[in-house]
Amino acid sequence: MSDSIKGPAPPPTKLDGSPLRVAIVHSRWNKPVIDALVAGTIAKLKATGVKDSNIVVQSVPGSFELPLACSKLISGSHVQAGATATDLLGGLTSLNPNSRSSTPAPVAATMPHQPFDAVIAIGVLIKGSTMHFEYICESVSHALMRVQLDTGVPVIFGVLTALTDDQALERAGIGRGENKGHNHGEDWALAAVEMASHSRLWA
Ligand code: DLZ
Repeated sequence: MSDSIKGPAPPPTKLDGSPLRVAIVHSRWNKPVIDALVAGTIAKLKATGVKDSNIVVQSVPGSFELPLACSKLISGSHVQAGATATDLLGGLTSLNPNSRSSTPAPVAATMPHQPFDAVIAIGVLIKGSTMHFEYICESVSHALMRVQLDTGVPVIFGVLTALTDDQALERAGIGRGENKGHNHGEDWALAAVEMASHSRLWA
């Protein structure tokens, strides 16, 4: 057993995700790690009661694109009755966790979508030999914070900023060594449900 004190304590009350609608926006860089993180996030969202049909998964090219996508999803979800996430982002690939199809779902003209209660931004940045990593880490973290403060919708920071491939793999629970690590997507799902529930109470 590890004697580390790191990691989140459990929430003070039982989480109930059943009334919530959550968007996951993920980048496609470093895909094996992204896939594990997205799967861990979805599994934990469902474990708290979030319904399949209330989880929208959207991909963008890289982490730098995450803040704009989160912002568009949040603002679009309020005003575009019946639009799918794909429509809101102008045709980027949308993945429903059930179908995993790249074909946009039909637009339901009479059924307005609920707004998103939380958005989880997932990216994996791995340091290279230039300053690129530092610039993207800094700008993306600031921009995601800005989106949540500007919109009032919780934006969960699911961006790994790893110095090595192994650090990234271990934080997705797929480490190459004996210790597989821990899938941080699970923590991000819990943070999303907790913050979304708080936000409903605070509204
Ligand atoms: C260009 C780039 C590089 C070098 N590394 C990563 C990375 O490790 N993780 C990531 O999510 N994205 C990376 N990108 C892509 C940028 O985030 C962005 O998509 C492009 O610069 C286009 O704006």
